[in-house]
Amino acid sequence: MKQFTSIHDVPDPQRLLATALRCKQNPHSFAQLGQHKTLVLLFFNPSLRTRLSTEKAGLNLGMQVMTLNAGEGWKLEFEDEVIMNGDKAEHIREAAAVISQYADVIGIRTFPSLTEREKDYQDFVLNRFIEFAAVPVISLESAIRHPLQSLADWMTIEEHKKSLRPRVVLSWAPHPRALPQAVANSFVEWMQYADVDLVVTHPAGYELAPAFSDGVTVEYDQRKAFAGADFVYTKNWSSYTRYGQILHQDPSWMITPEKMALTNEACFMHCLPVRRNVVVADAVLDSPASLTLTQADNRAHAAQAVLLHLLAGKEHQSVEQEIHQLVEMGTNH
Ligand code: AN0
Ligand code: CP
Repeated sequence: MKQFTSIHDVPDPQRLLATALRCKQNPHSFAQLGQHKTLVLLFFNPSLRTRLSTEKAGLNLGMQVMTLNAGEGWKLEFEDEVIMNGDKAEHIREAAAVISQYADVIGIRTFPSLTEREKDYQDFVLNRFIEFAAVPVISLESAIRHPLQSLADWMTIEEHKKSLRPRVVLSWAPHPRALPQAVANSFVEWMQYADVDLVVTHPAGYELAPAFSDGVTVEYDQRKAFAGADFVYTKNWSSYTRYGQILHQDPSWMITPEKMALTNEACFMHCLPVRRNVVVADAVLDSPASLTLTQADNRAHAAQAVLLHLLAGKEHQSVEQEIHQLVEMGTNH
């Protein structure tokens, strides 16, 4: 694996999932693999889970980890042929090249503008960074995807499914702020590779981008969607069609015990952070059906699996073989 920005970068998603599940069983496998390797994490936006879980993943592999709140540093210019006499002190060309000299792997978190749809959906910031970086890049959530979250979510579903092909419902829920579509986009994208029946439910106007939603079942009646669900994955996102807007905050879309009662005793999932009693009622979030803390735990194992496959790379065929053994034959190193 050369980079990790979406499931399309993953040569064998099932194998990555298996590695992540094995990392959970033994987080200290390959504790030497990252020795003398440096992981630099850049956050243009706040984070609790992604920051700490990815740092932990790197440390478990013996890496040195450095994290920069990039939003607090020099303001970066991403456009070419600009006369830089405004508030941007440094160009991405220099910044990405310099950071690459200090890093063996770079992680980047960046949110969308939610105003410039075309640019956001080109994943402009992430791709400009990759263009000028000399080392592999991991997305720590980009403008349009959150692949580390999706891998952790897939692990969580695998661990808790009660049937071979569970019904998974992705439900929109209200939120007072305009949020990215990234988590929902990525979840839908990854669930195509999982053995699940996926249904997306949201009010009219919250349709996801066609690149993500084409071929995906949409049920506009949330209650109908919940019938027989084994997993209810909840997330707010702002409108794609009326880009970045909050069309309404209909409180009747909040996840309540009464709605969960329509399901097949479904597990509740959310990537966190979550607004209590806006997105989901306390009684659901605090119930044994809630897997939110397991999802957060799995973030570290997912990140460790991604780092393992990136570090193994082409020049480390022997490590690839060891991962293969670890996963396929259940060897504990
Ligand atoms: C962010 C989002 O919706 O993308 C991060 C979630 C992982 N959520 C908030 O900013 C609340
Ligand atoms: N789920 C998630 O990515 O959380 P953070 O925004 O805290 O990293």
